[in-house]
Amino acid sequence: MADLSRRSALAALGTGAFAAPLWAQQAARLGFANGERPVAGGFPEKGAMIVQRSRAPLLETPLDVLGRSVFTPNDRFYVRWHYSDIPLSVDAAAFRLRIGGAVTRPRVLSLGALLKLPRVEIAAVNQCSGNSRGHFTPRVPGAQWGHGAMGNARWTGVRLKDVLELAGVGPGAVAVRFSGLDRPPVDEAPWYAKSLDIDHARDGEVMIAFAMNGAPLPMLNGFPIRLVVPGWFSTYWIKALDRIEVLTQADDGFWMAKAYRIPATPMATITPGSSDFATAPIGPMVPRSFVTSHGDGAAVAAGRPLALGGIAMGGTVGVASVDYRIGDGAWTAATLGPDHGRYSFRSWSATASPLPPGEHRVAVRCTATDGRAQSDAAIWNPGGYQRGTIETIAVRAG
Ligand SMILES: Nc1nc2c(c(=O)[nH]1)N[C@H]1C(S)=C(S)[C@@H](COP(=O)(O)O)O[C@H]1N2
Ligand SMILES: [Mo]
Repeated sequence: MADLSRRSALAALGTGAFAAPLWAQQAARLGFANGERPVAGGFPEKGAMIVQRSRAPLLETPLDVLGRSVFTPNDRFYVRWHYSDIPLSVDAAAFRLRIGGAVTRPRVLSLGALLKLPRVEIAAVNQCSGNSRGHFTPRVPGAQWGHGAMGNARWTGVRLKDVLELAGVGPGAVAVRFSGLDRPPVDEAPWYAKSLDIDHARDGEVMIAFAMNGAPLPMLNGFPIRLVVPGWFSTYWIKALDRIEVLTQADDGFWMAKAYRIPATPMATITPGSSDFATAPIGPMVPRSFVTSHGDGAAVAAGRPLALGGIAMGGTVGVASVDYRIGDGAWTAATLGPDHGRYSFRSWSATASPLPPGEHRVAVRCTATDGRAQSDAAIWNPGGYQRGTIETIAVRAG
């Protein structure tokens, strides 16, 4: 395993590294009104990214990168932090993970002690709750992400369950709260913290990862360790995790009780403008699929077979099938790529019949293994969360 101590070298970068990225080398069209964003390098351990904001960094992965491999390269993996006071260097030797609250043996673990636990590896999509928010109509406030606030990696780490067992979960435990090394800008602001129900925390799949795609986590993706909650939106995937607290009451903190809540309706959708609706914390992801072989508005050759390809995910249960449709034509099955497990992206490919000259819509639909399929029905909620509508792009045959 690669050297976990090398991140302390990033100390030399200081905050200036985020203040002055190489702006506007290029612009990315995100397929919605005002959807132009600069593509820039200059962020530590990152290649060219779509820059939504530089402090705290909000960096989006270009869709063609997501299409090149079902595993998103670490240096192109999207980045999202809430507060600008984020860890820029971590001394791996001095780092400690604290496990407290309703436990019988509170623990302060070094990375060395943590890594003595049995290792697990899982392929899982990390997707922001607000991924694709820029496509919401009518528009909603928040980062105007295209579809690139997601990525897929092989995560290596230890089971959260094993770590909780070291500390001994006390009687009456109902939830487990997680927080990291980043800090709010002022004391009154709520520390970024998220919780899982105790049973979920102990399901044996939720893990504390120290590597992604076989390398240490990039600093911006949570070095030295982060929570990985397979199948769930990444608001729960706490980065630079240094504090675990077992709770005997539901977490009533800001980030659970007020933020990241969705309408408690099927598909988390309500009529735009309505305000009187029950909400629930966002949780598991839903099936999604994308064309990555062509950008929206791409020119293609008329009268020739059209090679299409992309990626799909099945929420918590894996992809059963992917279909595509040209214009109002019939849904046609695509060919699926290798299965890397139910939480991973799955690639798909298809050869569509020759198109007549003109503009055509290409739609793609994922059906998960539990039969749940994407639909054309619009999804809207004020947070711009959990988009799962069938996505389409235009191609121009000429
Ligand atoms: N410590 C910490 N962890 C965090 C966050 C944060 O602000 N602080 N943001 C969460 C949210 S909302 C997202 S979308 C993911 C983004 O993970 P990534 O930056 O590795 O892609 O981190 C999650 N974990
Ligand atoms: Mo997020």
